[in-house]
Amino acid sequence: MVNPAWLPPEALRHLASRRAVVRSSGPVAQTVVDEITSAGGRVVSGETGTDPIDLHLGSGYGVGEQFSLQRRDGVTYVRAGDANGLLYGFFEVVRRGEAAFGADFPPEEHRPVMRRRMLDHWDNVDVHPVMGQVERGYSGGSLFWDAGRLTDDLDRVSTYARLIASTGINAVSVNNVNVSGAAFRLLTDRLDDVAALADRFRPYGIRTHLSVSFAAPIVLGGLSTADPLDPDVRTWWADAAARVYARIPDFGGFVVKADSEGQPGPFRYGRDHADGANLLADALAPHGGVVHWRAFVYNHRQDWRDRSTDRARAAYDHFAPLDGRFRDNAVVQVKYGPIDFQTREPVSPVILAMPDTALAVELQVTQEYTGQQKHACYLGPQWSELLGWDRVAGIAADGDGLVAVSNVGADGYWTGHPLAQANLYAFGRLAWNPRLDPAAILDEWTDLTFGPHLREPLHDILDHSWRAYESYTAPLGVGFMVRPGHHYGPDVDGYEYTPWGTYHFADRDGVGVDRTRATGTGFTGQYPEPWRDVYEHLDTCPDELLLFFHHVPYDHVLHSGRTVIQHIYDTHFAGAAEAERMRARWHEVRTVDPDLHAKVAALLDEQVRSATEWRDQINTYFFRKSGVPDAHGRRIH
Ligand code: BDP
Repeated sequence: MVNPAWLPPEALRHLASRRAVVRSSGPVAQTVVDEITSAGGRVVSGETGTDPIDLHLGSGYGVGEQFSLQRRDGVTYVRAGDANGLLYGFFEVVRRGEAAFGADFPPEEHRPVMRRRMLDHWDNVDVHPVMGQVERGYSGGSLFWDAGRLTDDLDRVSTYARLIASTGINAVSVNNVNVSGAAFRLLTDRLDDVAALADRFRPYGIRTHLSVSFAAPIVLGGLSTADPLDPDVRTWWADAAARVYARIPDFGGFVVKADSEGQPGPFRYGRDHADGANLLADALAPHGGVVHWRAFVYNHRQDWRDRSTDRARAAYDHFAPLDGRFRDNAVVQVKYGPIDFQTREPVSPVILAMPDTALAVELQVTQEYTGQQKHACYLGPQWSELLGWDRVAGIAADGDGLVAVSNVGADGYWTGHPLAQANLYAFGRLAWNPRLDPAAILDEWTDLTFGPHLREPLHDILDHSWRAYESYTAPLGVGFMVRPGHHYGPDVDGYEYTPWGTYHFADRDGVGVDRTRATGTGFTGQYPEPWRDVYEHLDTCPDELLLFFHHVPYDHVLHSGRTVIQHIYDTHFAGAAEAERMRARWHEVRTVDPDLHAKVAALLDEQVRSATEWRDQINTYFFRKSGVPDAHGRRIH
């Protein structure tokens, strides 16, 4: 049988014939009751004293989404703060399997590290002429929107809500940050559509958010300006927010991309991003909402010859000086790296520069730059490495939390590549607890999806897949050697002489971007100590980020002892070979549904083809530029 996602009925079979008491009420508690009964369990009142009970779940023990789990005298207890905690405790019982009902164990405390654990959908309401139904979507159409209309399949939205709630997600934004066409009107006369989605998310403890356009007062309200300090504009937004809350009382808030890649914003009126964010924060504040204001602000019409406009600098230059000026409910949402979701980037210095602002850190679960759900690329290790910086995890935890662009669509396996589900699962779990081991998370996902018999092969295929991807694509943190526009496959110079600000500066002598204070763009100066010096100097800059920070000759010797050019050759041969090994390993797997096996096998064929293409183009390019042959005599054209 096909297991299209985690939590098929078999994953809950240990609940069959269990007798449970649920002491909590409301829609989320009802979800728990329904889960137990549909798994074949019985929800009993527990009051007669005659019936033995296996599971006792209750809320109101403390505050918030935390829960404790204990087994005592043959009864498993979940004692949660609120109803969300009850649901998360229930799913923890599901993850435990039979062990949840085995030997007694003392109370364990579980609480989310991040208060908001959010997925942003870049789903368009209309089909966008270039981006399609889902911008950077690799999983078919949208879960929510179908060629301008709300989907007919709201039950699938409920199933999605169930899947992500089981990982701890508690917020979803339902439309693209690039607001176009009918999406503008979700805020006004299409509000019923948003309410219909919110109705599906609510029973799973998930609040619904909406991406809005800064120009909405002009486009929807007929005003002549969107100036954030204009009284009519302020009134317009306050009224718009009030209407949303009248219809959806638990609405989460707005997400805004402003002054970025063509989106309107406060710069047009000579205002800054604190003025812009505070306008929306003030409109939302009376209702308890938040605005997620993205820090992804840069000039995408740069002159590639002018290195002082370094795109890596842009977010910090715009936002760091505004620290302390944002309202409490204005969250600055920062991409994890200074450029744009590349396979390898340093931590964005903005995250370290705004102690008096509530920040959210943004990741990309949709694999725009990591194989587009054609390549198996498990991103748990990447995120875990990032969040392993205690300061980064701490800043997100003290601020708003963790946000990611979702990778889900109308595809039968939800995520295009069936194994890309592991990324969706891992994001939620790491937002709950950034210290979880990505390999252990993979075990959880495997157990809940296929059963433990697939643990070993999936570790063999996925554990090193992010590093394999890094090996056969752009080297040493230089980024962006992808085909312009769709961003799939290699094109070394595709963006090199464009206005997009994503350059590698390879020439016959060397490669890399000089971002030092001494001779380059000065970007290293945006980091606090010790990082400003660590990245500034060749002897301390980590190899994997060398070309992000430095322009070096091809014979520069890395800490690994290899030259840059030899590293490029070696990693590209090794990465492509690893893709072949992953494919061979999958062919040894016999115990999955044949359709699923064939689907993954076909995708791994494409991964091998693409990795080989990457290897050959990158190696050939650098061989021709540098003229340095491979030390091992391998064939490079
Ligand atoms: C880039 C994507 C683009 C998004 C943008 C964003 O290529 O489609 O609109 O990020 O985050 O990576 O707004």
